Amino acid sequence: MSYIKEKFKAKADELGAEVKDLLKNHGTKKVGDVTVAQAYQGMRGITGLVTETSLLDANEGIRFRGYSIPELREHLPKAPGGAEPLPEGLFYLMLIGELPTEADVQNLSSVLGRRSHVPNHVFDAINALPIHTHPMTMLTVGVMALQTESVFAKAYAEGMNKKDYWSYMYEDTLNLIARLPRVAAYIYRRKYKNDQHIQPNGMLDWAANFAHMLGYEDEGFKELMRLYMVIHADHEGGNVSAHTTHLVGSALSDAYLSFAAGMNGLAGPLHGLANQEVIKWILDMKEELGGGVPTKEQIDAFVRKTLAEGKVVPGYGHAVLRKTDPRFTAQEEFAKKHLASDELVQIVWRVYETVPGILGDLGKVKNPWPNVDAHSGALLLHYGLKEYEFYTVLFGVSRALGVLASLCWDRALGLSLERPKSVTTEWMKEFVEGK
Ligand code: NMX
Ligand code: MLT
Repeated sequence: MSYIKEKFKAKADELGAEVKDLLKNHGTKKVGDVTVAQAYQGMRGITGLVTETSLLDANEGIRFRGYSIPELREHLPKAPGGAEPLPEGLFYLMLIGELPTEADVQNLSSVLGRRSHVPNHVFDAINALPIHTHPMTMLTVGVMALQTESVFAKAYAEGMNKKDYWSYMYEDTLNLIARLPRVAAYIYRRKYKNDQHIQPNGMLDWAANFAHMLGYEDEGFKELMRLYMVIHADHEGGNVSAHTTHLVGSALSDAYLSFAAGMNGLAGPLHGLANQEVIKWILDMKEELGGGVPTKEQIDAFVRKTLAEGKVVPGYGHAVLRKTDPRFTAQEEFAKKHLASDELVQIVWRVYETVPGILGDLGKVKNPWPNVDAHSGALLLHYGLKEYEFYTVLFGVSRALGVLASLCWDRALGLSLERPKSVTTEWMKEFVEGK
């Protein structure tokens, strides 16, 4: 067994004993109440899940095992000559609960490199789809085709002992994370680059190799990919992609089935697809207003038009956050350092000066501030990745790190099948009438 796997097992045994104790001594203690509104309105604010990898504070933003994004950028190991954290390091942190050393990260990079082989039938499955298929559909089809490789599913079919679930889930997790950049890059090159594919470079770290297979050799883009893969990786357990992955996994579906399900949620415009919607919205605004950076007055009018048409302003608002998303701020800092004069970046910043006031004045929007998706497209476009329908695939590759680390924990802690109770409106009416 590899030393990282052994370490995970030791941590899981330790936490498993603590959870057993918690359940034995405090299992009946209330975490909260549920209101009628919460049952209808997306269960906002109900604490009903346990996710070890990260925790979201409404005002501070996300912390991964206690570390904020600025702290991760400072403490996680970097590539030689690089300034941004390596996503392999974040995966280690989420899985093990401790900051990795440089050697841990190098080890993980080479393990992922060795496991990255993708069988041909996965490419055949993607090739069978018409070229106009959305890249997120291609991604879930590719991941589903990869499910033939699940060692968890195979072991279960052969009669696996419950005690071993974690071990096979761990193997599937590493294999899937290793293979995803290859599948995603294949989709990109097939759809947008005439099927001219680029072989992996085993000397590169996970994110830089992904950039290379996409066809981007610029060091700046590789740095962006490292940061991008870190900041999109996890956002505690209740968001649609993480919750779906966890829910499907609770039926003992393997990592491929569970992750593909999560990706179908990420593909929705109120969740991960918002990153493509933001850039589409900005490009529409530019087209309508002509060249250059629009004035605040022009942006104001365009935002009001969007709202009057019954649409949301993409990239703004959040179900939990109540301040500017620190993932937006990390990208803003990256842009200030590397591409401050870029016109689209300037537009993103001017939109940020304009939108919160308008949304705040509506009186109903709980968070008028930008989320992660408000900034990412402008950075990608700067380096030439202009095919914005692909942006959510990048989000998905990153999200695999968090949701799959969590899936390992789910199986290691023996978490149960998820099955909350639902009621009908008839039941609610009788309940509020006290019947
Ligand atoms: N533009 C216009 N209206 C908004 C926005 C926005 N950006 N955000 C919230 N509202 C509206 C919302 O539609 C709702 O209206 P109504 O009562 O008429 O149905 C009202 O404000 C109250 O919604 P909230 O409670 O503030 O937000 P909720 O928690 O329901 O939804 C989002 C959160 C993220 C779905 C919502 O803010 C939104 O639609 N934002 C735009 C899409 C987006 O950027 N999504 C990406 C989220 C991050 N991610 O990557 O997943
Ligand atoms: C995410 O990264 O998952 C989004 O910000 C959505 C969420 O947290 O609900």
